[in-house]
Amino acid sequence: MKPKVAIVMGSDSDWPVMQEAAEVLKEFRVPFEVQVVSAHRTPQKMIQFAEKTAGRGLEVIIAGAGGAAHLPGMLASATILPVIGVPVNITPLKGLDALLSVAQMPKGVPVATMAVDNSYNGGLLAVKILALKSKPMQKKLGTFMTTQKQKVQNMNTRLKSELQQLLKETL
Ligand code: RP5
Repeated sequence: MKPKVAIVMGSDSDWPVMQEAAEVLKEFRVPFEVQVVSAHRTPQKMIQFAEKTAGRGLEVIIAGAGGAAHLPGMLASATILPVIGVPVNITPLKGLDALLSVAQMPKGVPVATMAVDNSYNGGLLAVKILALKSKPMQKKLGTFMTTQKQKVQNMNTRLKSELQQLLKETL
């Protein structure tokens, strides 16, 4: 199947973080591709890649980078597709540098910025965008959200019983 989402990153050192986006896409059966495209080391390749994305049938780009993380923003400047940026924690600044680089885009060039290292949410946001025109994906997302709700209910059931136990012991 033709990929609908491209996961790109500035270096293969970003892959351990970006892998979670791939896992979400796999879970939702979204065809995707993965590659290293560096804004600083391969700028021409980056622009060529961005310019061809829509024509190749891709619908969303998830881009991860660390440090002076220009990749998501530069891709967004050269494609009509939505770009989801994942700041990667790879320097002594703990990802704050990347977070600001990805988030602080000028007017007219939006990047949907995720939390530092949270490529899981990047994958999930891509799924939500694609689900706008896919009923089966909407159904799967509904199931995912019900599971999340159930997890919180379970937490409260457990907490309630632990609290009851604690109060019993103190009395
Ligand atoms: C960024 O520089 C990459 O996205 C990566 O997070 C960081 C370090 O890259 P390597 O030196 O590990 O290749 O462009």
